Amino acid sequence: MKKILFPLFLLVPLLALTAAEPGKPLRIGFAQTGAESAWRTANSESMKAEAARRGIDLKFSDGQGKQENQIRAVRSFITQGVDAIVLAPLVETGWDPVLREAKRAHIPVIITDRSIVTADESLYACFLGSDFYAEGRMAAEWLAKKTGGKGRIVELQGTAGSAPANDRRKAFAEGIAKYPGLQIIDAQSGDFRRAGGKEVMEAFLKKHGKDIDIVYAHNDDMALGAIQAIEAAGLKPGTDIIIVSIDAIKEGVQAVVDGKINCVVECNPLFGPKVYDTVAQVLAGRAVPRKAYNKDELFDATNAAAALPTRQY
Ligand code: GYE
Repeated sequence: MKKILFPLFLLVPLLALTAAEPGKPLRIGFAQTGAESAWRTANSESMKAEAARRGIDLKFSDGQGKQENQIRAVRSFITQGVDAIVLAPLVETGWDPVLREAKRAHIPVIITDRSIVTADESLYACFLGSDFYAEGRMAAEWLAKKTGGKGRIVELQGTAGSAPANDRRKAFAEGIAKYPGLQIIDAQSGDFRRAGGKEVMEAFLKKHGKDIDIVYAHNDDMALGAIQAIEAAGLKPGTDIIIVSIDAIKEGVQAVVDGKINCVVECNPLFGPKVYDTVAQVLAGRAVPRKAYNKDELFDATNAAAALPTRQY
């Protein structure tokens, strides 16, 4: 009898660690990547506003585009003994040690926005975000149709090593592979930033001049930066150079209406409510989908004007 009771007795403090105390607000630590883009700002706002609405005590950390800052934030959440940790990982790899620390402390980690590559899938509870691979494919297919499968492309890539940069690059390359007339003549990272997109595009224009027919940007911010560079070079974005990008922030959809971007693939950042619903389910010990993806659309000259008034980010 004693032999059975002993382990059960040990389990009680363990369980107490994984559930929030009744009557007390949930304490959640959120390790955000940084504030590199309008998408990111909308995502942070969604997380903060929904936490406030639900009375969640949210500990928000801005990683300022550095993985070591995010790792430090997760560690500090563990020390503070939060109920759950939400991580938007800057890059795909290098998370296992700190995730192991969270697991040891019995604090569940929900990965949002960007996925990770790990040797041990049990280190996080679940993933919630967008299907970057599908987005890259949508961009490629739209472009093939629009151009009849012809054109020289320069690619403005997102943060090196990040899931959206990796997947959007790979999916797009695979998508255009069946059109030998569509060729990527140059590619470089603009780090998902407007200034980065502008700088890289300036360099591309200097190097390739009139040989650029198409810009594929991994996000709208970089496309908007590229537009500045294209206009400064005396060319017409959207006409002389076709532009396709991803996110569909309000400014991006507006640029489609203005004819400066030709197509934006949506990537919805407003998943605060879904994240906290998922955290609650995980803490209640309920089963959640291993990976849940938001549904994304595409906007071009045919539907951007109609969509613009109701864009929420
Ligand atoms: O597309 C970009 C942001 O991870 C989906 O990060 C996100 C990407 C988004 O900086 O604008």
